[in-house]
Amino acid sequence: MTQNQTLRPGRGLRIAVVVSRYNDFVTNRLRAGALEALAACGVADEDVAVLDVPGSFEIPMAARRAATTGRFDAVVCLGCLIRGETAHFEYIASAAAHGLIAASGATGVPMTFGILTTDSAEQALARAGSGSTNKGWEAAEAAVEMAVLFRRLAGAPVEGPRA
Ligand code: DLZ
Repeated sequence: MTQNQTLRPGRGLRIAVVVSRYNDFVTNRLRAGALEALAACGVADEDVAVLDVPGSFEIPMAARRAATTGRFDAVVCLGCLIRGETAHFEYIASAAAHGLIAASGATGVPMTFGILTTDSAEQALARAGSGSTNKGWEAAEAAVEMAVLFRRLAGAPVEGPRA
């Protein structure tokens, strides 16, 4: 692997970022963290598509549709569920998690989980601060890592037993 691939592993990757508008005082920060992380990984701005959806329940639908276009190497999924303020917290959280793993399995496109499930707004904001502790950042980095892995497995020469 070249030094450039190590430092900028996202070069040439095309990434969709699906963001829920619900609790946008948190999800706007997750989106900012994710976009910062993608840039830091070397993903070009023009290779990133941000797709807004109403709430976390809709995230798997949009992620699956984005993946089936064949235009993306990975999908970063961002949302925020706050238990105290969400009547159907467990249902929505479960639908989002199960929906994403099913969509990723069906399409073969990695989808990462940046959907916060917290007890309070304070806890959510604490996970949406600046830098790499931001869960949007974390989900974006995971998406790049998975996309690189899937590309290697799809045909690029695989190095030794670690693959
Ligand atoms: C309806 C609802 C509620 C009560 N709470 C949240 C939440 O905390 N976080 C979130 O992302 N979405 C919430 N939603 C919206 C649902 O995800 C969904 O958008 C609507 O039920 C419409 O299908």
